[in-house]
Amino acid sequence: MAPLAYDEIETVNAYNIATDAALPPDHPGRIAMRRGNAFVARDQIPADFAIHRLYRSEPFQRFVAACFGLVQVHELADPLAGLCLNVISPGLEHPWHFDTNEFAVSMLTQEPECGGEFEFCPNIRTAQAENFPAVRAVLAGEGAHLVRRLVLRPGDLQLFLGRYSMHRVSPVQGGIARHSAIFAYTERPGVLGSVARTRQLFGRVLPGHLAAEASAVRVDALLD
Ligand SMILES: O=C(O)CCC(=O)C(=O)O
Ligand SMILES: [Fe+2]
Repeated sequence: MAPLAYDEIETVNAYNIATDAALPPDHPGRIAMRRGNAFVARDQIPADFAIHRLYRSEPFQRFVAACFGLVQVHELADPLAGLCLNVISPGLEHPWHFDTNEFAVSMLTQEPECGGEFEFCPNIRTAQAENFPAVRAVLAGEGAHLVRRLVLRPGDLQLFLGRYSMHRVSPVQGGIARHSAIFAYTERPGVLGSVARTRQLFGRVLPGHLAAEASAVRVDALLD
């Protein structure tokens, strides 16, 4: 599947809002990074592939909900971002960011030779507080005490709160790309990515994204 990924390298910030947005001088959203990972979207992954069956599987969804202490989780209503394959080629990285969706479940499917480590800052923000000073420190390379690192092996299932825990995949080194499958679920049904974010990630939007933009279901009032 990896050759199908949309691989436009892009300049982004941790919030995936416009990099020319009018922000105060010390705002962490002003720190630009190079996003080199490429996504294969859900609508490109055949419905009968194991990874797609797993994403839709009710027992799997019940397991994920139980792990997060929830009664139920819902598939992201987004036809592109609900299930993705994340491809990071040698020399590239997936820089610090927050996810749109609250709960992220991922599985490493191909391990790089070197680098490509998953790093995260547990609950660096909440739905009520952005905590810009700590975010800025991590982005400036001065927040090592806030950063945890997780060694993943192919087949490892990882669950995390990507909307509140800023995270990244460090630059991949060696000759082998890092591949992971990303399963996106939400507590409330009907959540789609914004038109701008969807274009950034996949290079295209579908009619559903445009229709949802006016009446988007948001889980909080955070910046992105
Ligand atoms: O590939 C990974 O392990 C993390 C991917 C990620 O953070 C994302 O897709 O938002
Ligand atoms: Fe993420």
